[in-house]
Amino acid sequence: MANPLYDRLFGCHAGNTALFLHLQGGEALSYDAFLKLAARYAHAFRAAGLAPGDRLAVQVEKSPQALAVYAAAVQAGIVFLPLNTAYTGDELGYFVSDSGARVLLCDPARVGALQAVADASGAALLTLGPDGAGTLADAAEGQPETFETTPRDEGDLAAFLYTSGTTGRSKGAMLTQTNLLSNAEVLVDYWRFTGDDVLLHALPIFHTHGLFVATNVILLAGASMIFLPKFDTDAMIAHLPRATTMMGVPTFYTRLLDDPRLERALVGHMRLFISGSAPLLAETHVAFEARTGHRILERYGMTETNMNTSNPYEGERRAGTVGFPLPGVELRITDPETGAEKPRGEVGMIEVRGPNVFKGYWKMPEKTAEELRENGFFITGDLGQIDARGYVSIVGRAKDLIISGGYNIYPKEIELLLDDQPGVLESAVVGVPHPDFGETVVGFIVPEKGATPDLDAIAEAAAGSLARFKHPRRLIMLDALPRNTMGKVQKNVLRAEYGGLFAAG
Ligand code: MLC
Ligand code: AMP
Repeated sequence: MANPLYDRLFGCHAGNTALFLHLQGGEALSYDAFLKLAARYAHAFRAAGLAPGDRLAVQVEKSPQALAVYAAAVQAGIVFLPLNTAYTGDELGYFVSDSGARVLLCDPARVGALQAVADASGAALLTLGPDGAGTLADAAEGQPETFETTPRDEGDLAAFLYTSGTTGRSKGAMLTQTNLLSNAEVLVDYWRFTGDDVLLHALPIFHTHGLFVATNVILLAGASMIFLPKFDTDAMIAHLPRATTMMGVPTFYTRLLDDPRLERALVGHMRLFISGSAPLLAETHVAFEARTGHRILERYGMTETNMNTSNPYEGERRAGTVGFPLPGVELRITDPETGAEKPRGEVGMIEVRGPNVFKGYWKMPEKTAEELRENGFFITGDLGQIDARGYVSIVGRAKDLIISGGYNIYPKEIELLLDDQPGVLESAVVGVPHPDFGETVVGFIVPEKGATPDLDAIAEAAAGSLARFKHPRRLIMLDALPRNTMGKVQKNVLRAEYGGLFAAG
């Protein structure tokens, strides 16, 4: 095939007038109309100088047009690089320059802040607003509604997704056509998606979950989505009766459970609820079943690997586990020190291998070599075990990572910023339990001798350079950080002592 990812996800729907996207206001978009829009964008991107293999950095609000940008990139062989809308100009500057993106597509409202970012990297700036207006629409105006699909091999890059690192520097995970396509194929089958499905889609489309899991599965199945701009409980309640499936992070489920309107009759049309990106508490699983009669299907994935494991569609969906390795995915538990495989039942590092596993980190061969073994196993940084029946559970993380509402936050990035503030000697950032976000960020600061750092000024500095979801929700001054005999900061001590800061009730 000329361009396997495009052909299987998009091209096969050419001329299909069936509905693809149902929008909040009641309008809808057919597959055919969507593909015509994407083709016009593909022409506009070529005219803007994007050649096959070039990176297109995109920070725009979720909309049908934003999704058409993804389709256009795949059709034109451009590497799609979606970015969280919460990222600040500072954060974006790094992604654009590191990726060497030739074009940055942003919201018209952010041109003031991002023109300098684009200029600094020699990238062209295009705009796309939530309503579809902007310089991209201007450039696409009058372009043909078909575009000759650029040939691509299965091993060619389709997307870059940046994931933060334990050193504080984000890494561009390079995903190939095969990585994305193989996973979507497995998931459609495993979760029994058909053209009749209607997915309630409230996730952002700049991460694996909302883009490569939810959207690719729907495209491959020829199904449709109720495409909401973001999670909003009222909108979810309003649309659930028309949907057959939903994918969400655990916060979606706890927020729905907090609403008395969630009851059996509301979800009578649903066949499947899926959760992932962060641990779903067993109590949420139990409460959801008691209220709705549905057992949430929990699965486990990562930016670098797409989906690795899933609870079964027909067998028992076990609360507190992430199910079995997906077909084609090998999963083993190893000793974190030696890399030797551990016997079943023991806790160790989760490693995965399969067509879903990424190609490596962009321009970081050493980082790639540290995490991706020569034999193809990727060292996930998650600690887990496999029980006698083969169910995988995640029991902890070897990586210093906080997951807040499904967004990953690497403490190191925040610590580097805190350490730089006037009067700060050192800092430690940990995640503590939070009733809405699962975990949230708390920063501990040790002042320099005789200094009294200004916590408000520090919070302001964080606001200026870090995305809102990374901001410490609490800054606490300590005389010293707890350390073990080796001098290593004991974050577990801080977590234990301050774990109740945001306790519910
Ligand atoms: C928003 N805020 C967050 C936040 N999301 N803070 C911490 N963590 C988050 N996840 C901020 C807002 O800016 C706001 O700031 C305040 O918190 C409250 O906002 P809100 O209106 O309550 O939040 P909301 O916009 O409703 O967003 C919450 C959310 C959203 C959970 C719905 O974060 C979300 O959609 N998360 C999904 C993330 C996701 O898709 N992850 C998949 C990654 S892929 P202020 O200024 O008002 O206080 C992956 C692989 C895999 O991990 O396995 O899937
Ligand atoms: P990301 O780097 O954003 O792709 O996040 C991937 C990480 O999210 C994984 O390494 C896990 O730590 C975590 N994760 C994803 N799904 C689950 C899950 N179902 N349960 C627990 N953690 C999960």
